[in-house]
Amino acid sequence: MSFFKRLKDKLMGNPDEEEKVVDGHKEESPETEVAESDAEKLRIDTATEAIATQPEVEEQPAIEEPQEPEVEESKQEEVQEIAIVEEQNVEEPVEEKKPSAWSITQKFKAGLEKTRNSFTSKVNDLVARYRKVDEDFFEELEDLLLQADVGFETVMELMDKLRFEVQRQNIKDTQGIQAIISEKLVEIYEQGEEDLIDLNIQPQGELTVILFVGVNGVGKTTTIGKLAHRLKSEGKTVVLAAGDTFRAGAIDQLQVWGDRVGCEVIKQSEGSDPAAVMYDAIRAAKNRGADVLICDTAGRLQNKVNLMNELEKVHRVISREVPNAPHEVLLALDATTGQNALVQAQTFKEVTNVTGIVLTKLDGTAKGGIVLAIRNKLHIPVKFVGLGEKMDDLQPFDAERYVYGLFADGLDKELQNSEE
Ligand SMILES: Nc1nc2c(ncn2[C@@H]2O[C@H](COP(=O)(O)OP(=O)(O)OP(=O)(O)O)[C@@H](O)[C@H]2O)c(=O)[nH]1
Ligand SMILES: [Mg+2]
Repeated sequence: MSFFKRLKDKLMGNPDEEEKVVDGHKEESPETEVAESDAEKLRIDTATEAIATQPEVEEQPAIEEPQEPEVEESKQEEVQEIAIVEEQNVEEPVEEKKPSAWSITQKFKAGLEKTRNSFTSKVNDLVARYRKVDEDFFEELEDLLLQADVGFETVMELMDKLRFEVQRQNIKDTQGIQAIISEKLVEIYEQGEEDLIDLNIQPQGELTVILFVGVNGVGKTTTIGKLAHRLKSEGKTVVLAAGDTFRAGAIDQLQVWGDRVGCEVIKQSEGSDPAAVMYDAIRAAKNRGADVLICDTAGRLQNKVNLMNELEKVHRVISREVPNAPHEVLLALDATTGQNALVQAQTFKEVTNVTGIVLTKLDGTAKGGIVLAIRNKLHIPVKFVGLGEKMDDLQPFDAERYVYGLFADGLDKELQNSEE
C-alpha cells in the first residue's frame, strides 16, 4: 500500500471501525457512507480553504441600527455571569461520543496552523524560487527546517533521506517535494524504539497514579484538567491531588478544573506539605475505588535543590503507598519555549524517572518542529500534545496527524489522488 493511501486511512480512520457521529448522534446508516462522507469532508475542507484564501471582498458598510438602550452595569455583569455559567454547562461532559478520526486530524491541523503558515509558506516560496532540485535548494531547505526547531540531528537525517530518495526516483522538479518530506518525517519519527504512547494504565480494580512535573507556567494544571476529562470520557473514575501547595491560587485553579470535569479534588491548605497531600489523596482514591489519581505539583525551577528534594519526597510517598507507582511521571514542556524545553527536560530526566512528555501550547508556536527534536534528543515519548486551551484540545501524539498538520494543503492533493 502506498504511503499516501496508508496516511489517508490513518487520518480518516478505517470506515469499518468508525462510528458515524452527526451532531452528537450516532447514525445507523450503512458504513460505506462514512467513507464517502469523510472523503467528501476532505473535498469540502479543501474547497473551503480555497475560498478562504480568495482576496476578501470588502464588506458593505452596515446600515446603522438603532442603539440598544444601555443596560445598567450590574445587569451587564449578571448577563456575563449567566453567559459564563452557560459556557461551562456547554463544556460539561455529556454522554460520551467517540470523536471521528477525521475530527481529531482536524484538531492537529488547527493546532499546527502557526507552524504551517510560517514553515510551509517558506517551503512553498523555496519551491517556487528553485523549481529544480539541486544542492543550493537542499541547503536552503536545511536552514528552514533548523529555523522550525526540528533539531540538528533530525534535519541531517532527513536531508540524507531526501537526497537518497530524490536520486532514487530521479526527481528533478521541486514540485511534490513536500510530499516526500512528509513521508520521510513520518519514517524518521516511527523508526527505532517502540514508543510507549499509551498511558501505563493499571488493570481494572487497581489504582493508577500519574504524577505531573514541570517548571512554572508550562501548563501542568490545565493539562491535568484536560487529561481527567479524557479519562472520564473513557469511563474511568478520576481523582485529582492538589500537590501544588506553593503557588497562591494553585489549589483553587485545580478545583475549578475538578468542578468542570466532575472529579473530586483532594487538597489541604496552601503551604502544607505536598507529600502529605499525596498521602491523603491516595487514601481517598483507594477508598472511593477510583481508577486514576492525577497529581499536580508546584512549578519547579530545576536549579532549586530544595524543590527537587520535595519532588523526590512526593515520589517516595506515592511509591510506598501504591506498588510500582507512580505509573507515569509526565513532564509538561511548553512548546513556545523552543530549545529551552530541551534543557528543562534534560534536568528533570536526571532527577526523576520521566516516563513521558506532554508538549503543551503547540498551537502557540510557529516552531512546532520541536516535537521532532525532543524525540531525537531525549528518547522520551511525547505522549500528548496541547493544541489549544479547550478541554478536548489535548490529544495523544500521532506522527501522521502531526505531519499532516505541517503540510495539510500540499497533502490534501496527494490524499485525493490516492483515493483508489
Ligand atoms: N494555547 C494553549 N495554552 C495552553 C495550553 N496548555 C496550557 N495553556 C495555558 O498556559 C497557561 C499556564 O497553564 P497552567 O496549567 O496554569 O500551568 P502550570 O504548569 O500549572 O503553572 P504553575 O502552576 O504556575 O506551575 C494557562 O493560561 C493555560 O491556559 C495549550 O495547549 N495551548
Ligand atoms: Mg499549576
